[in-house]
Amino acid sequence: MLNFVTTNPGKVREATEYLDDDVQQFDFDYPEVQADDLRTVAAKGARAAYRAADGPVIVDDAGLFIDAFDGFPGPYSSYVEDTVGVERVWRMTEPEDDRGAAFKTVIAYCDGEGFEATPDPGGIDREDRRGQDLSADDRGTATTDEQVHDGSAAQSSETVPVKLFEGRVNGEIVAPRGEGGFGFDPIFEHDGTTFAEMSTEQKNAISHRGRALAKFAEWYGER
Ligand code: ITT
Repeated sequence: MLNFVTTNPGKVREATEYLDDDVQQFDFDYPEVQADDLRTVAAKGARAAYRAADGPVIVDDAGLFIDAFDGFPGPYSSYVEDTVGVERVWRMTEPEDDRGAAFKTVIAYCDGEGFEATPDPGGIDREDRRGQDLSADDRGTATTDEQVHDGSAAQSSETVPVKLFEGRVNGEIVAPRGEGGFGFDPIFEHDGTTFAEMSTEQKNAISHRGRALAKFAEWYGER
C-alpha cells in the first residue's frame, strides 16, 4: 500500500482517481524546509516521511504562482492561505494587473530503494515546460538532496533516492466562484471555469496534480 503523506484530504481525493485503492492517506506533517523550489521541499519531505511511514510514500508539494506577484505565494501557498486567506489574495490584485497564474506540483516518491535514473520516465511534457526554468535533468529522475539543488540526476549511495514527477497548469486569477475543490481553487480560472466549479474528474483532467499523478501512476504501475 502506498502512503500519500499529507494533511490535506483534498489531495488524496484527487490521487485515488489515478491510484485506485492502492493509496491511503498518511496524515503526517513532515517538516517542510523553507525553500523557493517545490522540488527541494518535496524531496526532503519524502525522505523524512519514508522514515516515519516505514514503507513507500509519496509527498506532493504544490503552490499557486501569481505572475503579478512574481510567483508569490508559490511554495508559501499553504501559509498564505492560512494567514491572508484566498479571498484577500484575490483582492490584493489590482484591476490593471496581469491576471496570469499557474498551479504547479511536484510529487516525490521514496521507498528506500534505488531507481535507475532513466532519461524521462515521469518527465514533464511540452506544455508543462512553457515558462518553466527546469533543466532537462530535472525530469522524472532519481535525486538526492544535493542533486535537487544542482539539478543533476545520478544516484548517490549516501542518501535515499527520491523520484520526482512534475505538473503545471496555467490560468487566471479571478473573483472567487464555486464550492468544490480546496485551497485557491475558487480564484483560479482555466478556460472560463474556476477549479472550484469543476468536479474532481474535470479538475484532474487538466490540473497540475492530475498531470503529475498521471506520470507517476504510469511509472509506478510498471514498477
Ligand atoms: P500537506 O503539506 O500536508 O500535503 P498542504 O495543503 O499544506 O498539505 P502544500 O504544502 O503542498 O499542501 O501547500 C499547497 C498549498 O497550495 C495548499 O494549501 C493550497 O493553498 C495551494 N494549492 C495547492 N494545490 C492546490 C490545488 O489543486 N487547488 C487549490 N489550491 C492548491
